[in-house]
Amino acid sequence: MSSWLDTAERPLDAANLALLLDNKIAAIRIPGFASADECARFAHAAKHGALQYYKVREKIGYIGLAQYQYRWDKTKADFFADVAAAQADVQAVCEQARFDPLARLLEHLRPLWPAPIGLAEEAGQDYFAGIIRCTSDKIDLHADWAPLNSPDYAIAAIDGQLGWNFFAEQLLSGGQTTVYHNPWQPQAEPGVIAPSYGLSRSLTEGVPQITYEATAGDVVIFNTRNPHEIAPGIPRPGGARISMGSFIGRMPDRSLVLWA
Ligand SMILES: O=C(O)CCC(=O)C(=O)O
Ligand SMILES: [Fe+2]
Repeated sequence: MSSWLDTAERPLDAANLALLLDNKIAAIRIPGFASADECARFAHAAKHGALQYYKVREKIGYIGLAQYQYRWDKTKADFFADVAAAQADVQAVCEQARFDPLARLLEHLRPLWPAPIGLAEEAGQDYFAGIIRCTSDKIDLHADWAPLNSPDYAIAAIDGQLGWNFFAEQLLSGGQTTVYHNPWQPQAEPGVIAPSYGLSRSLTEGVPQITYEATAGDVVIFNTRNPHEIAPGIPRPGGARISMGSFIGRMPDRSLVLWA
């Protein structure tokens, strides 16, 4: 695949959205997506929300769910059964904050895209989107690419995958995300879902990269098929890197579908 045109952060417009889906540009930033008041309210509500923790060494709090968690030992029925509760937990945060970043993101995207944009769905059931994360720990090198991560789900039909993240609170230092232009294509073993976390450092060598700051108030969007990682950082007292985000996939009919 040809590389990025450059490694600049670009503004959100129709042309850049299409280029990002085609992995031709490195990232899109929406500066000032939320006001300082909205960020403070959202961060406060998230810290008091229904936080859960992943069973990994790093301490990563989250509200909502990630479809990825259902990859190995849970069924699709389990996944769809859990969507409503995840939505309710996130909705409670948004209501307390009087700010819904997912709804605002859709307001930014819809005028730019010629086809429908909405939650991913399958057999009449909605996926969940808008996971909230609170951490100051690193997140290891990984790629998010539904055709390989979620082969048995409707989202496997996408031909481009983005991740958007809204940052409500930033760290004192650290917490940058680095994205490497090396669209993930592991050696396919039939019937085996390739591990997508803790990817080999060899994937990062000699390829274009961009490092973005997780700046409070902004949204950053990038192509998640590229391996990416988050640096650890130092929080302010009682603080964290607090984000809300989801994936955005392009379906064969050109509609954009969201899930986390
Ligand atoms: O929080 C970030 O900067 C990126 C999170 C991530 O891994 C993703 O959106 O796929
Ligand atoms: Fe990711």
